[in-house]
Amino acid sequence: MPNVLSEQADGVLTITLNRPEVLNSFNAEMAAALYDALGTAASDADIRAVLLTGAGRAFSAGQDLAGVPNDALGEFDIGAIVRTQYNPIIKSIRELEMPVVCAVNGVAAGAGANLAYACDIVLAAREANFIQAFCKIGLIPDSSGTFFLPRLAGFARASGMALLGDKVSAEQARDWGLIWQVVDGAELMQRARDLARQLATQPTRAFALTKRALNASLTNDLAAQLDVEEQLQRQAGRTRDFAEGVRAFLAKRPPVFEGR
Ligand code: T3D
Repeated sequence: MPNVLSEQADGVLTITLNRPEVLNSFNAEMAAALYDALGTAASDADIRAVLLTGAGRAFSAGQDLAGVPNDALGEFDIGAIVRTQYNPIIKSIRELEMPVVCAVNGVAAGAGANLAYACDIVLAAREANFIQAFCKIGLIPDSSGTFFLPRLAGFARASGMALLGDKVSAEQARDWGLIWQVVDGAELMQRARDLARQLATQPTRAFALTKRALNASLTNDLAAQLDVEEQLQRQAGRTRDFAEGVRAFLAKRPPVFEGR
């Protein structure tokens, strides 16, 4: 079986992490396949939203800890795994010019949790939970954990999660601003699919520019961010979807956005 499944329908590319027997933990092959699937979304004009989820009872348990040979532990260059495996995936999600919806169907641990937090809209099943498992094995939060945790949840909560490695329930994650919504597990995939399909009918160029602006806001000061908004709004104002949106509003009809 492929360790990542990809399915395209209704403008949505659904990517499913598919190593359920090891809770979709990442080996190099699965990381490469996920990166390739994100590349497919970037290069196919028919794809206007991505839905990322996991097969089986977990979203992802992070790095496959059985993959590092026992005799290499302590000498292995784990930084190289971070550089080659996780960093390109996180950058790809943030730079992808369309919404990435994440459906967290079960436990999300280590890099699995931080992968979810890097997505644009995260829905989690009520029974899902999130664990910064790194501290339990003597590592630091990677896969953008040290970037997004303090920004999403605040410094105190980021420190608590990173240093204690406790389970954070889906509801707690929502209340702390780490994710968008919690839904009943039985409804998760339908709700996530409906959301991704709806997003795929919307002004995709404006979404791409919105992502760029939000990304920039993470490091800009106010003056710089106002400049970014001016530049990106200029681009949005030249899209066909903006013209359609205004015409539809004035004609009191629903807009038909082409994503251009
Ligand atoms: O190279 C590097 O390390 C650098 C990159 C680091 C990024 C990281 O993500 S570091 C963090 C790695 N992840 C973890 O430390 C999490 C390890 N897993 C767990 O703590 C637990 O499995 C969970 C809390 C996620 C779930 O617990 P539970 O009780 O629901 O399931 P389980 O029984 O522990 O796991 C089920 C099976 O999946 C089990 O295999 P078995 O006994 O049925 O044959 C278990 O060994 C396997 N599994 C779970 N997580 C991993 C894994 N196998 C390999 N790697 C895993 N990460």
